[in-house]
Amino acid sequence: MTGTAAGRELRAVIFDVDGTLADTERDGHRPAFNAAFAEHGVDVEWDVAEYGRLLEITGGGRRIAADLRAHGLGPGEADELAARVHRTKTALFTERVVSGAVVARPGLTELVADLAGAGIRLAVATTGRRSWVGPLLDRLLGAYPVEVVVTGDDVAELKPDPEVYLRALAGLGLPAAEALAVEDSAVGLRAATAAGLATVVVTNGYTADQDFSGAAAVLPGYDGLEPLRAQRCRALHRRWWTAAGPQTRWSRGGAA
Ligand code: XBP
Ligand code: MG
Repeated sequence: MTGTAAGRELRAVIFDVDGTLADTERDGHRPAFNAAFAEHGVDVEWDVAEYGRLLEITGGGRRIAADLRAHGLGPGEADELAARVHRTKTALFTERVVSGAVVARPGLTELVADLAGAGIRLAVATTGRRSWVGPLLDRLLGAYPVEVVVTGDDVAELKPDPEVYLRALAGLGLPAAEALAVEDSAVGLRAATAAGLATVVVTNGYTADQDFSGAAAVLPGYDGLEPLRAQRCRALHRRWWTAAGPQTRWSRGGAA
């Protein structure tokens, strides 16, 4: 069945956080995880390449537990230690955010300002923890009305499960067909697509070579020859819903 754009206005954009609003992973979360391991006397240090592989496991606590198990700890011990290390990591990363060390990706602020000016509503759907996501949003998007923020604390299942996006849509009171997701990773794209959303992927160093089949567009950044702004979001959203293609699997989302 071919999708149709009829009756599908773009009313909201739902942003992922890590890698999408800011390039947080390599030089933000990763050093915070490593400092937390050191603080707890755990002999683990994630280098850039290893951390890139571990990003497949969403959620800092789950990521630590999986790696501790790979280092030979039993599941109970790994989970308990991971929870303690992750609490420390969260505190360390929150300090980093509050100090202003995490900055927006180039062009992000211009896109958000343009969306707000065009009357397109704003929301956030992330796997990250609320204690640092809140301060980060205040710093990066504090000037704009972000209506709905769903974090890893608010869901039972993390991405690639669609729960975080479904909750964001419920908070906005919109069907999937009236929103657009912005993601940076294949895992995030899977979550958004499974929620029925057209999704623009803005890649970064860790994700540039991933499989983004089914995305509405794959861009290396917000700026460039044809910057991503409100009008282009509208056009990409309309095209995704109109085109025959992989997205037609999600016609259910269009009917929602
Ligand atoms: C990315 C994640 C997070 C971060 C670390 O989330 O998977 O786990 O790597 O943050 P998204 P926490 O791209 O959905 O924003 O330690 O708070 O989980
Ligand atoms: Mg991300």
